[in-house]
Amino acid sequence: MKKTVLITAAVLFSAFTAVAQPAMPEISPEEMQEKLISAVKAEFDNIDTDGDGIISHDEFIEYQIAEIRKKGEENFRNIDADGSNDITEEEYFTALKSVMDQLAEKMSRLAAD
Ligand SMILES: [Ca+2]
Ligand SMILES: [Ca+2]
Repeated sequence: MKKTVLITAAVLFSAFTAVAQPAMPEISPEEMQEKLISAVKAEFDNIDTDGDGIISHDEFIEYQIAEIRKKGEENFRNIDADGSNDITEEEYFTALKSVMDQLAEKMSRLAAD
């Protein structure tokens, strides 16, 4: 289990340095790796709700559901532009267009590099 956590941290670290390091030159790769490992450990402890040092099937599924719910709530708030607690067709299409525009911008920036 510890090995899995460390591998996950290493993968996250590689992805993070590839994407974010140029913007954060004041943090050394070693410091960033330590921060990521401690973040992964904290996440593990957060998922292991009974604190027995093992993430059970139920603990994992509950965590995943909570994360999806949190993301869903966040997406809903972003799409519901007027805060009416309902999404109109116009709000939905506006949000979708905004996502598509951002994607197109990212892809053209990647193509330019
Ligand atoms: Ca547990
Ligand atoms: Ca609305």
